[in-house]
Amino acid sequence: MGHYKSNLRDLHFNLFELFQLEEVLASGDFGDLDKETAIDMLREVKNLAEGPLAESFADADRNPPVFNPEDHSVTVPESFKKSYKTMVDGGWDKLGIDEELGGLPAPRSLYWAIGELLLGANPAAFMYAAGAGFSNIFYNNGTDEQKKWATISAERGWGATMVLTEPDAGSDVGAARTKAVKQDDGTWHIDGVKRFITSADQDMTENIIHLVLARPEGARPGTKGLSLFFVPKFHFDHETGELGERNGVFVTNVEHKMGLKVSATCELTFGQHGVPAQGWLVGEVHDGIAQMFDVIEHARMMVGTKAIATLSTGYLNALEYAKERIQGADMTQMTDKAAPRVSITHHPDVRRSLMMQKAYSEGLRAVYLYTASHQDLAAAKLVSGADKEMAFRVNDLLLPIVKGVGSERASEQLIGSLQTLGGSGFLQDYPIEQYIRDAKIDSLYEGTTAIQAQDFFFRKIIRDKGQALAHVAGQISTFIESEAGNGRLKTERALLKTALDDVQGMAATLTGFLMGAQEQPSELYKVGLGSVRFLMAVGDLMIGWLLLRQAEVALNALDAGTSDADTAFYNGKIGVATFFAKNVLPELTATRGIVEKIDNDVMELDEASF
Ligand code: ST9
Ligand code: FAD
Repeated sequence: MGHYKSNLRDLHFNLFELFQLEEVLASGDFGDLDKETAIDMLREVKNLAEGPLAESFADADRNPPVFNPEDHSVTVPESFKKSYKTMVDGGWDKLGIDEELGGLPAPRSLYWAIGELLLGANPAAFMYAAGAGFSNIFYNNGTDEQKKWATISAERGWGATMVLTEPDAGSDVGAARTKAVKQDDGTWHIDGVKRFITSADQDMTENIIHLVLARPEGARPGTKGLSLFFVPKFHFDHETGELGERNGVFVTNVEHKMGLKVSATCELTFGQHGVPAQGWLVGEVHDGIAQMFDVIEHARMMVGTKAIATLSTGYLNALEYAKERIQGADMTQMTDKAAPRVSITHHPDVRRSLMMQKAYSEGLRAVYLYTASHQDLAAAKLVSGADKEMAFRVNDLLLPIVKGVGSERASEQLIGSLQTLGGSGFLQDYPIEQYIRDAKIDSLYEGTTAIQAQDFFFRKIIRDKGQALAHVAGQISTFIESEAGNGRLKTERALLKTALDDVQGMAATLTGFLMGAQEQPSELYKVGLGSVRFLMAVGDLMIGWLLLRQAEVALNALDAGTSDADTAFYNGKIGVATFFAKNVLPELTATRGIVEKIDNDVMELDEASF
């Protein structure tokens, strides 16, 4: 048995009992794909994920990729190659991809549920296999001629990268200096050094396509002056795909990292080794940052789902250990030195921590699946009544929650999973220390949490005029005012109401600071000081709401009568929702108080005093 523990029961529960995937499939938007096939796919991927995909997880961490500066190549460990191959041979890299590129279209909720299984087992394998997804985005943005190249890339299973970051341009992508010079034949020569590029070289695919942001000579500063270029590692015949000469883009270093070591993080140098790095302007339009955000939006969803997947397997590993580890007496017999010893699941503090881990893993799973449901029109209509435009807005609103809250809570709660194992958790005999190392990156790349929080407030709420937030808040209000639980969730719905009021209060306070900045610019600092707290608070509200909706479904199922295994599962759903409502939601009132009283003291403090 590998390290990975999936939670297929909870995935089924979300997809079919909560979010009505069966009806989405019946809409006919996904051809012949029906419930039985979806269930078969989930089962097959679970077996893959817990078996061969997970097998190289530890080995590839201890024996990370090797960089050869002589030929600028990266070699990944053999064990990992085997895992990668089982995933790609199963065709899972083509799921959710357009048929024109040899893919199998699927509802996004099913796509991300399968993604959770793959990402939890071996996240780097999912990332190396993202070439078909990148090709799909390139296809959607490309000229007719480029669509052909995208098809070739997807069909031949080429790798792909997204290339934004430079030494002086991290969060501030617009500071990028890599330049693009137009050639007489209409192509471009790219010149510069990018860093931290994931999967920029490997020895598993015959070619790699780089989607690169660079600034054409004379273009304006900032992100709006950047254009997107298609730069293949090897040139290729644009009709047949047959490989040609090496292009002038070379890996010049591979980073040594805290975790996720098998995912090669590379310095990538363009046009500085005697061969020009030839690129093609994507879509023949200068709209680079918007085009790149098509990739970034998927990547942010991927990062959040990766974090949540890791938390879930961390929790399930901790739970298994806790059921078996005998230590100490039951608390009520703590003074009786001869009392029988019990498993640590008997200790209240272990239960508290396990319940918190369960709440965040299952609650965040519901959040990412609710978000994914707004990536398909039929699903969005069913799940929240959103039309096309609103579905788009809600997905946009929730991406920083999936990514920002998902990554922060996963890191925090995985510490709890490790703690459950006591000293054993610190050992490499168990996977949790690696989970913590591998998941830490999720709050950093694809926009740090601070960037997510600003995106959430300024772009997803203020610029949206609060429309998506109001739509979701309306859904939460409807639930609060309903008879959900038939009297049995009354206290919890009251706690949810207070939490919703608190979040709305915080939104109003931050908006007030923003308005105040028109008169007094330093008022804007207060938004910056409160935005991460606000993001996390909205995340807790969403989790609390979705857990309670799950509890309602569970109560109805229990009323209808279920098997023993299902009774335990549904009781767990009610237990965790109640726990979260009572133990976490009331904290939002304190957070609201803090946000309302934000002042600029720390901004006025001299740097020397820190
Ligand atoms: C990275 C990669 O970290 C790590 C992992 C790689 C793994 C690869 C595998 C991925 C697999 C997943 C793919 C699967 C594909 C499956 C496909 C299946 C079909 N939303 O506010 P402004 C745009 S990579 C949309 O003025 P600044 C918009 O066009 C490195 N668009 O920003 C806007 O114009 P307008 C990641 C957005 O002040 C324009 O930008 N690095 C959004 O100029 C300018 O906006 C980062 O993430 C949005 N939310 O620049 C950088 N926001 O307003 C983080 C902006 O006219 N930094 N646009 O619409 C930021 O995000 C900054 O806020 C900034 C600021 C750069 C945007
Ligand atoms: P900085 O931007 O210097 O941030 C440092 C700190 O300051 C952070 O805490 C940040 O939150 C804070 N900060 C910065 N600006 C602000 C602000 N305006 N407001 C508030 N706080 C702020 N990039 C790619 O292009 N492609 C890849 O494939 C890729 N893969 C990566 C893989 C790994 C393992 C790593 C480590 C990075 C990868 N990156 C990639 C780069 C990644 O996206 C950046 O590291 C990230 O965007 C942060 O940039 P930075 O590291 O320069 O940090």
